[in-house]
Amino acid sequence: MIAAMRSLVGPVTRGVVAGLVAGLLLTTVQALARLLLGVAPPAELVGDRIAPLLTIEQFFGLFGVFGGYNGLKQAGILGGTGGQLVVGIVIAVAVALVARRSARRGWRLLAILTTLLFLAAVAVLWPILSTSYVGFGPGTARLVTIVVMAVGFGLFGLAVAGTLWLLGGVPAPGEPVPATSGDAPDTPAGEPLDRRTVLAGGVGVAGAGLAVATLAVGSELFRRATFDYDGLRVPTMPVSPITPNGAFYTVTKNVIDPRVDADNWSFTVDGAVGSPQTWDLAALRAMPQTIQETTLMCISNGVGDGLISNAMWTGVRLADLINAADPSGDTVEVLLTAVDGYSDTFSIEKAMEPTTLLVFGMNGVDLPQRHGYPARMIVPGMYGEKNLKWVTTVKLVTEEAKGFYETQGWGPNFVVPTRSRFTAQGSGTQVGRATRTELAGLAFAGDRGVSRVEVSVDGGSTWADARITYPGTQLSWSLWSYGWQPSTPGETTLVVRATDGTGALQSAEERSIVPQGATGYHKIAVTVV
Ligand SMILES: Nc1nc2c(c(=O)[nH]1)N[C@H]1C(S)=C(S)[C@@H](COP(=O)(O)O)O[C@H]1N2
Ligand SMILES: [Mo]
Repeated sequence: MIAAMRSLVGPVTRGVVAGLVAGLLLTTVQALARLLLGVAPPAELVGDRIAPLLTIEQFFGLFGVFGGYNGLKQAGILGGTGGQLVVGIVIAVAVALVARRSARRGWRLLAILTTLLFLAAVAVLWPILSTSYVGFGPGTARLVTIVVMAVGFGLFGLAVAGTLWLLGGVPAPGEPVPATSGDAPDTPAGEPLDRRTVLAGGVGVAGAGLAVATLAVGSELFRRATFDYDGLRVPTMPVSPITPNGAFYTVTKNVIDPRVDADNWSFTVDGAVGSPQTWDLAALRAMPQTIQETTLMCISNGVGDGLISNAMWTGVRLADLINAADPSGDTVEVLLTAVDGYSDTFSIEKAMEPTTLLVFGMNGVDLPQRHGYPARMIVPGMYGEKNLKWVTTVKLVTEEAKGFYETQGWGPNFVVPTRSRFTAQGSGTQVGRATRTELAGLAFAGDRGVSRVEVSVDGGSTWADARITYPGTQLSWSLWSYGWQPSTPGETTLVVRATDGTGALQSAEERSIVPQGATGYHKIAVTVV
């Protein structure tokens, strides 16, 4: 029993070392491919594969466990990479155990397991293999991803075999299996330099080198990650009518956002069309352009929160592109996809509205990378998530389809409800009794425009009109202010509400963010002293 266990120590140790070295090689190859070719490794893709399948409750539950979306993304990528190492080690140990009896059976097992791993990865990740963080079209992207996976897993298998062979314990073909233990035959005494020691040392150096390489490429990838800006909110002191690009709120599903090479990128309209069409960036820029002020707001923007910003967008009408492709009358929706594998849908009616744009300019300059370079959608009146960044394809579909977040259970209505908030004051503000305080804020009503803003300084019992200081457009926010000179000291609650361009008053119902975005009035508690 003890002898049997002891005989396992050799192969198990060798298996662990071989699995670690081969796993680090695989990780390095994957990290380099991510950095240089924009190919996401399975550890990253698997998150995108699972996220839409979760319910919103599970998704938010994970935020709670891992400290928000960024925490979840970090845990996902580290867990996936670590899990891959563990699987690699388990495979190498199994191979080492089998190989000590028969090298041929060991190598066969290795070949079978790595092939199965590769096939499983391709099968499970198939729907999102067309992801390309440098902006290849879907077909090219899928091919590149599969080739990189094949190379990675292939090198993994070779590295396991090579390391086990170098470490000994694998009988050469025809060589008798050692009788006493599964360990390598003892080195003949008196050999000047123990060959195995030298080779094992080489394996150690290679392993350490790979660990350093993994860390080096990994830290460059970490530097490029979205952790420090995903969830950025608009600065509200004071709100500028047009948000500067660097301050525009940012939301992304990605661990590392795409860096699209415009030469790889093109935009395609296909699906239920007579003749599918594709444009490159130059062809799009040559079309008649529209400049349009439009506010974006994330569905996760809570009452009084800052996931909202306003910009001037330059681009072309989506309707012009769809019309060029001879759309079928049976089309009910458009299904859009982006280079990062993100997708979303909206009705064909919305797609054909003259204000629905494919834009490449933001406040007079090219779209910044994090806001969708080279081109993104602007879909006025609908939540931010419909405004695909790094978009590549619009597919006309004749049956309802679902996008990334829609599959989780968000919606079904993605129309932005009327919202308003205070920006210059927050809860806990103290104001002087005899002085005039300028209350200020913003109001937004999707694509319906803001016609009126009212403020209550007594918790909602009475209302007075605020002054619109910046009207914006029908598609953008309005900014407002209200001069308040309180007379009675004590605590009071300030409330704001807006009316949209159709005359409909903002809903007071306190609806939660899930599943259709929050509603309700923004209230702040202030003390008059
Ligand atoms: N390709 C792609 N487009 C995307 C997303 C994404 O993760 N990938 N996030 C969406 C969400 S949820 C929002 S709110 C907006 C945010 O756009 P912004 O970062 O430019 O403000 O982009 C949308 N478009
Ligand atoms: Mo969003």
